Amino acid sequence: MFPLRSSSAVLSLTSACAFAFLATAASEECVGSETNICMSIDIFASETGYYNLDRGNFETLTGSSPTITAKIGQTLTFDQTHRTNWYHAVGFAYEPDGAHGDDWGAEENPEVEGAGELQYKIDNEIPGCEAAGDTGLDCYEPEFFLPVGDWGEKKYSAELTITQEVADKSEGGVIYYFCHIHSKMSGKIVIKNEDGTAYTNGKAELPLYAPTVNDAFDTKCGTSHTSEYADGAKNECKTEFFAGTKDTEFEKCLHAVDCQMNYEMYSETTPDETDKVVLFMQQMIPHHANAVNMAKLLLKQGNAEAQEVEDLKDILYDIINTQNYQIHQFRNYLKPKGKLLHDTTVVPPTSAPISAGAGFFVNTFVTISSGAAMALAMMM
Ligand SMILES: [Cu+2]
Repeated sequence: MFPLRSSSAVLSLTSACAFAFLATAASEECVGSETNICMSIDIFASETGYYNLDRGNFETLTGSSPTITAKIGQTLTFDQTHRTNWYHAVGFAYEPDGAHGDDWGAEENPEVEGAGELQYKIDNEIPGCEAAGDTGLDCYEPEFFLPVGDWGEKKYSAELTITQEVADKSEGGVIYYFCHIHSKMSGKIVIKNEDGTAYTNGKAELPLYAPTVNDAFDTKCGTSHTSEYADGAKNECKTEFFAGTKDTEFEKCLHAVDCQMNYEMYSETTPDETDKVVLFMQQMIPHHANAVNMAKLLLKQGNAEAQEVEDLKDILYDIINTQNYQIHQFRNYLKPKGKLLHDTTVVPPTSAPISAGAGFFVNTFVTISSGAAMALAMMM
């Protein structure tokens, strides 16, 4: 959807990679403080990853999309210079997930977007594009879809001012930061009075979904929601997706990731679905999730920076961020139609463990796994 830089596909013989994904030029390094919040993304923390926040010596913030506090009258700068912020343009809202709404494909929730409440900046300047409006969001967010090399040439930040109006409009003194491009990444901003005492406005705080917690297997693999598909786990596939002994951690993770895709392509597709777009999306979501998890596995265990493929790390981040975005678009389409079949009780027919030699297996999964391509062909 968004083309990689042309150099991305070029094999380079230089082992010293000229560019490391996480590197930020020293002059652009963000220094955290009470009012300057350095954002980065822990890509392994959930399907999309979660924000990490650094507020310097003011307070120690750990964990995924942590809760922070802000006083009425304060302006907080959310600095998105760190390269992991690519594809994760921050927004602010009165309800979790803001523009994404409460569920896939739902109505937008109200955002903090009034004049004087929020100002996006590009290279420390108020953006001047035609669509700038009160906040500059419509200049800011589109640049997060640029190839990472182009996006990374500029500095991106958002300045949030906690006005009395923002506090009064909040649900129980809490607003939310969220990713404008991916849903389910929200964290809380708890509003305090100017003197630092607790602020209340008589309304009740809204519930915020619990963050993903990865177990030991997913943590080791860099994946999320994959452990139940590992060999010996609840949903193991009892078939082989590649030959060999699979005795390394990398192979065990990869086998679970492959099992997850095949399992979900079966269990999350409507039987006899006649709508080709629905069938395509139902099949493509687990297909994309497989790509995302494979990319994370290589990032986690593969030392991608040391590989001799130029910009391999950029390619992996591109897979994760763009395919997760497409997964969200597909879920937004399917859910309102009642066609997003997650956590169904439909279980793929399993076969006995295979003892046949390498490269030989006949299984339902084989037919299913080509489904996405078939669906695409049917549309043409
Ligand atoms: Cu995002």
